[in-house]
Amino acid sequence: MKLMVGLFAIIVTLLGVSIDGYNCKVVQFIFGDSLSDVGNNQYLSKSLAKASLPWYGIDFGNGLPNGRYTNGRTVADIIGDKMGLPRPPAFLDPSLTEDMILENGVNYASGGGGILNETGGLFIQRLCLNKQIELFQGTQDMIVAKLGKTEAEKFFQESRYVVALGSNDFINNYLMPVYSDSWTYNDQSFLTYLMETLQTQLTTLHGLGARKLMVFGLGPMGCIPLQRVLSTSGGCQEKTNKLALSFNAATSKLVSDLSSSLPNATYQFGDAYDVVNDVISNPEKYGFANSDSPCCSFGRIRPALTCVPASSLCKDRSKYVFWDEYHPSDSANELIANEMIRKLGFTALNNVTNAGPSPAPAFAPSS
Ligand SMILES: *[C@@H]1O[C@H](CO)[C@@H](O)[C@H](O)[C@H]1NC(C)=O
Ligand SMILES: *[C@@H]1O[C@H](CO)[C@@H](O)[C@H](O)[C@H]1NC(C)=O
Ligand SMILES: CC(=O)N[C@H]1CO[C@H](CO)[C@@H](O)[C@@H]1O
Repeated sequence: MKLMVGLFAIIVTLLGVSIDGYNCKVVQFIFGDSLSDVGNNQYLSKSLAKASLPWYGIDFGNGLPNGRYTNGRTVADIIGDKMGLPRPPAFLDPSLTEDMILENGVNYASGGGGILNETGGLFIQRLCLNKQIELFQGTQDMIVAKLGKTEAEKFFQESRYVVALGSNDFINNYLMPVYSDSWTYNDQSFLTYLMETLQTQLTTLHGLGARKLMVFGLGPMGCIPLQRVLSTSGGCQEKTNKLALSFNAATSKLVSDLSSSLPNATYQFGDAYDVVNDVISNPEKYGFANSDSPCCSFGRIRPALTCVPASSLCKDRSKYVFWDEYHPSDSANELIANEMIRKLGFTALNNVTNAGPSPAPAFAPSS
């Protein structure tokens, strides 16, 4: 019987989340970096990190660049789709209105952004997580003005939250000698600094109403093409991968601690490190043909956003793990999303099965 309830929760989740007692839909608020950006940086006039040139977006909608740093969908797009949640528009989209927010949520993710304010400084303009949270507070004020405090509070408590940052804090900060964090900290003290910052940020979000929140971990970022060219062998940077693994372990613990200490919080952590690592070593096993170079490439010139009109494209985009020097392709994102759903979904089902008075699983709508 309890198993049935669990299955029902998951089926309802997959079919869509709209069976609430009041009129507001369940929507998502997404905080992230270029892996989740859906267009914010296109509106930052001075940003050097923009996915605004062909061939970004070639497999999405009309095929024109849309601000996503990939050929198709992001991981958050795919997970949201499978949960039956609408895709939130970019916060900086000038057409954003209160009604659109109530219908679709908001995405604050910004290419180059990090958990730390100083991360990605070389890109000149990007929204760091603190800034994204500040903008979310502004969004709340707008919704409170429209719905009143009580309804707005309900709306924000029922919403889903995604926090997906961290790779820039390493790749575009700690691991780059031009940033002072790289000589101020060592591996351990930098991780502690990141975790203290993230703890404050996740607690702030709880204070703002976030109850059902997912934190995405990092993949094997030492294996992105841009990191491979740093070694003479072209192999993965094991030091960078080790940093990703320690970030994931520490974040997983932080999220689980916050989930049990913050009232009514269901905070979950999910990563796809192992699967992506396996795809990189055994691409054929997963139907990929290439796992070490970008599909969209500019030959030997290799800045982070190499995909420009003069770049050449691989023949079959679905067979490349990496789209550009930094970002996975649509098909790799699908694999990552499926792995995260498998991990997070199974946790929810198992926890429903033994549920005592614990909070509802994050993916199941509360009625
Ligand atoms: C970080 O950025 C936020 C938002 O932009 C700002 O309010 C805060 O003072 C900054 N913190 C530090 C330590 O610079
Ligand atoms: C937690 O949930 C209970 C029951 O819905 C509610 O009465 C209480 O105010 C909530 N507390 C917080 C801090 O959200
Ligand atoms: C069986 C199972 O997945 N249990 C998980 C339930 O949730 C807690 C944290 O909220 C995990 O620690 C358990 O592993």
